[in-house]
Amino acid sequence: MTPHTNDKTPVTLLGLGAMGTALARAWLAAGHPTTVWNRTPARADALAAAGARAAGSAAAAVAAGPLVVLCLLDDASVGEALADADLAGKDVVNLTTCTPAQARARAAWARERGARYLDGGIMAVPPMIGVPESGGYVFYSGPRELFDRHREVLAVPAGTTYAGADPGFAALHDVALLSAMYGMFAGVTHAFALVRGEDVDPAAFAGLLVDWLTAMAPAAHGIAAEPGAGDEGSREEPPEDVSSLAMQVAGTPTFLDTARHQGVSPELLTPYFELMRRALAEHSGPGEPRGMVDLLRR
Ligand code: FVH
Repeated sequence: MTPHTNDKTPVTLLGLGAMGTALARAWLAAGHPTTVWNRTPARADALAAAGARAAGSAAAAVAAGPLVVLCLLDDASVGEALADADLAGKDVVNLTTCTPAQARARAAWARERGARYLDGGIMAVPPMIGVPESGGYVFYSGPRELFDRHREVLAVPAGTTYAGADPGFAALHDVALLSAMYGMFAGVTHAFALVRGEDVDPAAFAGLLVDWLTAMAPAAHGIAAEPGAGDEGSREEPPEDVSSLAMQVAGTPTFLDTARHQGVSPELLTPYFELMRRALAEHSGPGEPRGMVDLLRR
């Protein structure tokens, strides 16, 4: 491969799925010399036509520059892709979704091979990449100075948020936020199932749902102030209890009966209702009551 000629940091990117391709396009558009590799080589063709260098192997791509970004399917594919690569002296930024434990193990694995390692968790979907106003960002964790050194180039495709020196923290934040998203999707799925088949305009209903969920989202601050949530001294006052747990538990038959009458399975609702019921029982039982978050922890 011929040497790069401009003064922008060269980026090597392994993985050209939907997200990897979007990342590569953003770095190319910003003028960064970009070397790409993908297991299925044809996926690099369009990027090569747009100015990227397509490496013939992952090892060759890694050798092309000091900053190596990975965006592969899962942690196992990272190990497979890098099996023959010489990582000595490289700065590896792994944006592949993984567990906190996998991120910590991968950081140690990279260090043993002479590389510096940042883990990342992408809070965006591909159309949000390279679009600053979309609000997309990436959590990073690992050595602070490594994050600071590459912050500018990492900020090209999406915003950057440093989650801490523990390499598992980007994955922890990523998985926690995505888990909340899946809970929201579960609720939205149930809501649409209730109204489907009735004379309800789905598009108008979607607008109602978005407004309602947006209005309810700040309830997260109340959960942060639950009993057992952390340092009692520094916690904010819990908000006034305007929707008591007892009232909510008393209301659950209404939700379950409505689901039954509408011919909808309650399977997405019942686990949360059961947790509410247990939390209420704790409040009337002996000892200090625990919040729902603590009840969920085993
Ligand atoms: N797309 C999204 O909405 C989400 C947004 C949040 C972050 N995720 C994570 O990003 C990682 C990549 O996701 P993706 O959307 O690019 O995924 P795919 O389009 O399915 O592409 C997968 C790439 O991984 C390559 N690959 C799979 N297995 C291997 C392997 N054993 N060795 C080497 N490469 C492998 C695959 O190659 P190929 O199938 O084209 O040959 C693709 O390049 C992911 O962690 C998301 O959770 C995206």
